[in-house]
Amino acid sequence: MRCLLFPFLLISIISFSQAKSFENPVPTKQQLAWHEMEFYLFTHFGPNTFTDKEWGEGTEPEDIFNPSNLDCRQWCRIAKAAGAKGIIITAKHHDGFCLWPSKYSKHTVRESKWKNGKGDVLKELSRACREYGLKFGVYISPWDRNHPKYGTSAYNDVFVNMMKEIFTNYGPIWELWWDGANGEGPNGKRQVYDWDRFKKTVRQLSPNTVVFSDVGPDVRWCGNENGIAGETNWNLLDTVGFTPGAGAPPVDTLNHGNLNGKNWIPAECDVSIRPGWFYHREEDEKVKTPEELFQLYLKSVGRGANLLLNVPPDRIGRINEKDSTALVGFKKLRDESFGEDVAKNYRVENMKSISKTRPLTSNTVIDLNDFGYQKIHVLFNEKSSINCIVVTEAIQKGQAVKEFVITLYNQSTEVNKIIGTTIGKKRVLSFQSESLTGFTVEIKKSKGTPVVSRIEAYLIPDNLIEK
Ligand code: FUL
Repeated sequence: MRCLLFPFLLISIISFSQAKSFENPVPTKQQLAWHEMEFYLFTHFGPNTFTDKEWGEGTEPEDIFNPSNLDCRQWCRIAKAAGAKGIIITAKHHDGFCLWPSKYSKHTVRESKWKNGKGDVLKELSRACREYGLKFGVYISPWDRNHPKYGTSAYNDVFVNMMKEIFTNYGPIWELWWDGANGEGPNGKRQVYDWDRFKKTVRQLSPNTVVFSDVGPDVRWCGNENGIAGETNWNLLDTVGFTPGAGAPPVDTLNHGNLNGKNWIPAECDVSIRPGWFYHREEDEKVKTPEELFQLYLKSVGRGANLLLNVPPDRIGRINEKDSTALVGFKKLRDESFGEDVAKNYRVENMKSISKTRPLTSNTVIDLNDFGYQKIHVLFNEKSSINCIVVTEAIQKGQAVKEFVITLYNQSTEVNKIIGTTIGKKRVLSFQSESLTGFTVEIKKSKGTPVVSRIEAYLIPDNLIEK
C-alpha cells in the first residue's frame, strides 16, 4: 500500500427518501457467520490424484491411493499464510472412494495400501484444521460410480449413513458441499436423490452446518466454475420447483440471484488455482498468478459472494510450492491494497441536526432511515488519491440496495461517476486513480430502507484495478 495521510473525512447526508414495507428475507446466524468467512480453500484429493483423471470411473483399485507423505498440517499452514479461513475437502468424489474408512463402502482408504489400511484423511485434516484455527468443511458427492447400491432407493440410506459417520466422527463440520452431478452408477442407473431427507439429516445432526448445493438450502452455486459472481448479485433465491443438478435454475439466475427471491441463499464462487480440480504435474506451470487471483477476489468477494479456491495436493500429499507461492503472493497483494483505509476516521453527520454526528467504526451502522436521507457525502480535508471504494450493506437487516451512484469530486468539479447495482456483504469498486477532495455515495433505488454499515477508500496498485 502506498503511504497516505489520513485525511479527516466528513460525511453529510443530503437527500431524502421514504421507507417502504416489503418482503425482506434475512440471513440466519449461521449464514451471517458464513458471509464473514469470505475466502477459503477447496481440496480435491483422491484416486484421481494418482491416475491423472478428473472424473474417476469408480473401478480404480484402492491401492492406487497411496500418498507417500501426507501432511494436512502443511495444507493448513499454507491456508493460514494465504489468509484463507477454512478448508473444504472432497471426502468422496464421483468415483465413490471414501477418504475415511466408511462402514458403508468397500472402496475406501481402509482397502488401500496407504498406512496399511489404517489411514484416515478426514481425521488428519479435521485435527489439523482445529489446531490451526481453520473451519473444516466436507464435499460428499451424491453421485457414486462405485457403490453397488447406487441407482436404487437403498443408496439414499447409504448416503445418509455416510453423512452420519462424518458428522459424528469428524465434526464440527462448518460447511457441507453437495455436488449436483447425477450420472450413471455401476449398474447403469441414475439415482433419484432424496434431497429432503438429506437436508433433514444434516439439520438434525448438525444444525450449525451450512449446506451448499446449486440451490442451497444455505449457500448456492454462483452458476460457473470460474470464480465469478454477477455484478448484480442478490443473496436471494426462489427455490420452489427446483433441485440441485439438472433441476437447478438457469446459470444466469444462480449468478445474479432473484431480486424478489423468497429465501436468503447467497452465492459461493468455486474455482481452481489450476486448470483442473485434481493435481496434475503437467499443470505446474499453469498455476494462476497472484494478480489473477486478486482479479477473482474482486469478482467474487468484491461482489458480495464468497470465494472457494481449490488448491489440490499432489501425490506426496502436500501442496506444491508453485501453488503456495501464488497464494502467499495473493495475500500480499490484499494486504498491500487494503491495509490502510483512507476513510477510517470519517464521521456521519446529519446536516439538519448536528446532534446526530457520530463516529463510524466497523461496528457502526449508518441507518439511512434514522437520518431520513440516502446520499452520503465524504469530504476529505485535503486532496487525496484513491482508486478503490468499498461499500458494505448491513445484511443482517436484509439486502435492499438496487442501484447506487458514486460521484468523485475535485472541489466542486465532478471527476467521475461510478454506477452500480447491488451492494450486499461487500462491493469493491476500483477505477483509474484520481486526486480528489471527496465523493458521494447515493442510493438511487432500493427495496425498502437501505442500511449502509461501512464505507472505505483505498489506493491500490494500479495494475490491480478490476479488468
Ligand atoms: C463439479 C464436479 O463434477 C467436479 O469434478 C468438481 O468437483 C467441481 C467442484 O464440481 O460439479
